Amino acid sequence: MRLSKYFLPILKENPKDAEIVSHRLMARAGMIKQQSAGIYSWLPLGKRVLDKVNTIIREEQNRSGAIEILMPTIQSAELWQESGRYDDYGQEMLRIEDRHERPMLYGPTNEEMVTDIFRSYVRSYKSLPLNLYHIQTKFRDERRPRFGTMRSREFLMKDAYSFDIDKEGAVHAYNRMFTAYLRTFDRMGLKAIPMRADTGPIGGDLSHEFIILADTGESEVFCHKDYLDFPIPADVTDFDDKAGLQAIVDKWTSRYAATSEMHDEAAWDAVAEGEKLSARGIEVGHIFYFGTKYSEPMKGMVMGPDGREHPVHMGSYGIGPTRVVAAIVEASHDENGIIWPKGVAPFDAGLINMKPGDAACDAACEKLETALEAAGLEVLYDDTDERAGAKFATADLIGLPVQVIAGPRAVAEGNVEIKIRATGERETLAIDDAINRLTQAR
Ligand code: P5A
Repeated sequence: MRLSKYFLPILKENPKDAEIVSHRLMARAGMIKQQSAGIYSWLPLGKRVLDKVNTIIREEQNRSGAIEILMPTIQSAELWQESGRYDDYGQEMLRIEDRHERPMLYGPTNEEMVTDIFRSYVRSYKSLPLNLYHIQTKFRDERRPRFGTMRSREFLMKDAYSFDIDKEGAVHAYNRMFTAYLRTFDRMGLKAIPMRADTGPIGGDLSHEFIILADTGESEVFCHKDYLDFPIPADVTDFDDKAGLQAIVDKWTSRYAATSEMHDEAAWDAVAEGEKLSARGIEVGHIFYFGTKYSEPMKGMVMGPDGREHPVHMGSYGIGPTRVVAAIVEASHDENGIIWPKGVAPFDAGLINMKPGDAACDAACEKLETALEAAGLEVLYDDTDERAGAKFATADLIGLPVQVIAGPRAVAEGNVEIKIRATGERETLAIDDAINRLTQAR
């Protein structure tokens, strides 16, 4: 992609209302634009990151056995009256009336709707287990939307819903998602720690929040230091192996970890002083087991092996991709801008032509662009005639993992410079060596 033909509206100034670094950097790097309080457009650079995040989420949901669907954003109030949550949900729910004066709402979550899908088709325990997920926009009329896409009113959620004949099956479904979440956040370059959590309006008694440690996090969290080094389940993990998954979950819940709502002072006191991590955190995922809370009132029944009808046991599992992008920036930046982890970077490399119009620089850049793209790398080629300082500042701000810098002096000797964004390390290499280095590092 040529920068001269791209849409990358870089801002020189921080937006006035941007209180935290991720909001400032995402706005300045031309990733998002606020449209009204807590409602954002995703501009091309941001959209690329969001798509990468969604791809990782999809791959790991599919690996764990979940199946993708797409439910609508607008729901009928009737479903929520059936479950009893229509009145409970309060002012966070955006309520709408259609032209026939029927009460509708913009979905803040989909437990009711997915239970309706389930009860329309599934009759027997033989069709279980089942886990359906979608990635869809949600709306919650938060009292205080703030921090950019971290706490917005309109946001994207991946929400999965599991159905099992009994509690034992449902706990396995919970463990599948627990394990999938460990892999998902790790692939995004995040250290997410599962912590015992409150269930709020979703309900149930088994719940974990996946928390990224960050000074600007909204929740206060308490956990054992060991979690920072626990191993992430491998890609060959067998998601049908009940005992194997239980062992992973047991390990990842073997030390103290709780959000402030679930904090237990006595248990915390038992953790040795040097092993305590009391910090602030960002909730990037939240999983719940709530048994028959929805299936009972909504008649989500299945025939069991005993020949009798049973309400299905359910869980729900959320990740907020639009929040995750902000959390990655919170966790990975320096004073010059964003530092994208490899798995979610909007482009793999930035190519900077220091003297567009100079025949040798142009030829070197075109050779690099063609070779890198042919090897499957996504390259953002800065072919604009901005001055050098501005080009470097933009490259650091948007945080692509590697920059390839082609200046007239180096190019005259057949060389370019490579800069690793995370470490600032620079190295001069022959053009062909630079191509080899970058294509092999993939
Ligand atoms: C689980 C899936 C639920 O809604 N129902 C379906 C359950 N859980 S949750 O914890 O309320 O939300 C799941 C994840 O969505 C993200 N999220 C948000 N992101 C941005 N702005 C918001 N206002 C917001 N609210 C929730 C979080 O990542 C959360 O973990």
